[in-house]
Amino acid sequence: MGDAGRIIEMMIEEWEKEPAYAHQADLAAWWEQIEAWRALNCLRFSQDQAPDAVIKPQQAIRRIYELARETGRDTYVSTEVGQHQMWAAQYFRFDEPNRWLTSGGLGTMGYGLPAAVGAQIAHPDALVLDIAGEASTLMNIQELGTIAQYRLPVKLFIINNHYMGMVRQWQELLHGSRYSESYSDALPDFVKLAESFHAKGLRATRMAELDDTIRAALEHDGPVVVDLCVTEGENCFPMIPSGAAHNEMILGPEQEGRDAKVTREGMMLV
Ligand SMILES: Cc1ncc(C[n+]2csc(CCOP(=O)(O)OP(=O)(O)O)c2C)c(N)n1
Ligand SMILES: [Mg+2]
Repeated sequence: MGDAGRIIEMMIEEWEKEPAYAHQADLAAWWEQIEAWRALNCLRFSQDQAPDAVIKPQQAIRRIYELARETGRDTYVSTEVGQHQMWAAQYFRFDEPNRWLTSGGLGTMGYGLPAAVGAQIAHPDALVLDIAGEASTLMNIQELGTIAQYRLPVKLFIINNHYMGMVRQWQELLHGSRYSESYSDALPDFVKLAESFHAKGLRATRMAELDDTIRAALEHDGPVVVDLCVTEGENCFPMIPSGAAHNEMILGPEQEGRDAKVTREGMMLV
């Protein structure tokens, strides 16, 4: 062993004399607080497994992830903006960098479909998915024409809750359930819309149809639009009320009723 090796050994010896967590006792209260937050398990949801049960959006995205992974294909995922975007971030896992295309907090509804077009052109053999909301999808629906024209096998999964769900959630939790303009009772038939754009159209409304529909979409060698009809009133956590600080984050449904301090300025942002 040369000099450098001996010096390193001596340094390790010195370090080991004083364990890294010498002040463990001082940290106990802090860890207790962290465990209390963790116990709330803010990503949990309960999915009724009955065949005719309505699909929860979290379940839909978790199964898209698991079944896409089963294909073993290199997978790129884009999203639109809203609750589905948050759930995609929470339930879709990635092992490789640069596979996740989202506009983040900039909140560009309509971003996901053209982003998927770009990803598919750059990676013709990859599996490219857009995890979308029905309202965001309608903001750039014409890109289905681009997808047909360039024969891009993009898979558009619409997490269809009939609401601008993120807006509905804010109206429910921060504006006393005074809903305004967040529900759409006049959505197009997305299966027919897909077909009119030369794509395959699929729909699932019940748990029994979920996996088969996702598999059929992933296996199809061309563009697919999947209308996944999910529960309408699901909320997404954790959530920071507009104008509130990070330590005032709402971690789960049991904290919904707590006095969320929404500033007047914050309310205007919603
Ligand atoms: C171009 C644009 N307009 C408005 C908004 C504000 N906004 C954020 S999320 C959202 C609703 C999104 O609805 P949907 O696509 O159905 O997604 P969900 O929240 O239901 O999953 C709106 C209107 C935005 N981010 N971008
Ligand atoms: Mg929606």
